[in-house]
Amino acid sequence: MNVLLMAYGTPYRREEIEPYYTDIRRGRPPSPELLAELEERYHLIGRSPLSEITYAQAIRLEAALNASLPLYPTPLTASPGPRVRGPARVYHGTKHWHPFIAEAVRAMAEDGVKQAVGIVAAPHFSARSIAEYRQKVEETLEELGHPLAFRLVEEYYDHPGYIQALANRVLEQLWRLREPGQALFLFTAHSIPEKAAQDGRYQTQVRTTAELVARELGLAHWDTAWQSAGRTPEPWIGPDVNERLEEASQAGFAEVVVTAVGFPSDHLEVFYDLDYEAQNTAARLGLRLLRTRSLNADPDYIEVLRDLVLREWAGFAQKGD
Ligand code: FEC
Repeated sequence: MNVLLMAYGTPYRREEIEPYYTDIRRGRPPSPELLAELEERYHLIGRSPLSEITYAQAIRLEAALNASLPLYPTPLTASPGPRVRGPARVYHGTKHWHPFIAEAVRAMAEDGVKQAVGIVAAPHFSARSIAEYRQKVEETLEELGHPLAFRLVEEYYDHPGYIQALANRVLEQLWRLREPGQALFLFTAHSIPEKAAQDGRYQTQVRTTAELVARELGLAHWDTAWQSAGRTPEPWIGPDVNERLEEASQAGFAEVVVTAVGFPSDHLEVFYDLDYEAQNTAARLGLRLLRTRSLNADPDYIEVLRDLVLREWAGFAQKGD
């Protein structure tokens, strides 16, 4: 069983921020002002932990899959090669930095992989996220002459294990609230440009995740909000989380819990946009803002990934690989 775990990617060093940003902008280098602003955001959070978290997710997912698969169901006839550790192999590749998705797909082809399931550490489908991950895999497969069959888990916004994992972490915050019944619970996801969101699929999925978590916990006051809109001139979907905090304050809320349901991992958009920017907004408004802990590489999230991968793998003709 072969898996490609994908995530956004982050620069490891300051000098990598410019080429990383250029990649996000599809090859157009950022202006000095935009670059300085992004460098400042990384500086303020120290650095993004996204690469280590993605790597930890890949290793733990591989271990979880291997623990549930029969070890080498068919006898090995040749050396399994340096990258093989068990019947399940999890490769990881990221969208905008090393190891790029293309690098991971090439490694799979070199290892002789014939079938693979892809999954993204992002549960909601959008034209600017999952569709682009798929495109990057397909372009590399095309270049290599289609050495392997590929199936992608497109979305898992309503997976019961995912909802439960989120609910458990919101519950941790409920205990910290002074008046849980009077607090507002905001569920956020990355904004995308309006023109990429016209079919409403992304917004509906984010709303559904929020609703399922709210229902699980019987939350009285909850809503969705968007965060991290890009620095481009086009309109992005809103309202932004900071606007929602303004409204919450005007409506008389004193405590708000924010849960980034669109991001399983900690990274720039969680540490800067929520823990720094939204916290500053809340402080200015006199609101108490609590942020729900991210899933990262915790066992309950790994179990969700394992379940989704096994189901998708069942879609192959089950010849074994
Ligand atoms: O920790 C890190 O270093 C990386 C954090 C990070 C994640 C992330 C996830 C998503 N993005 C999505 C859409 C867009 C679109 C654009 C865009 C731009 C940026 C920039 C940075 C950045 N994103 Fe991101 N995103 C992260 C970081 N993103 C940095 C560039 C500066 C800026 O505009 O803020 C606009 C591209 C363009 O200019 O054309 C669109 C979506 C997700 C959630 C799904 C996923 O994780 O793939 C959607 C993490």
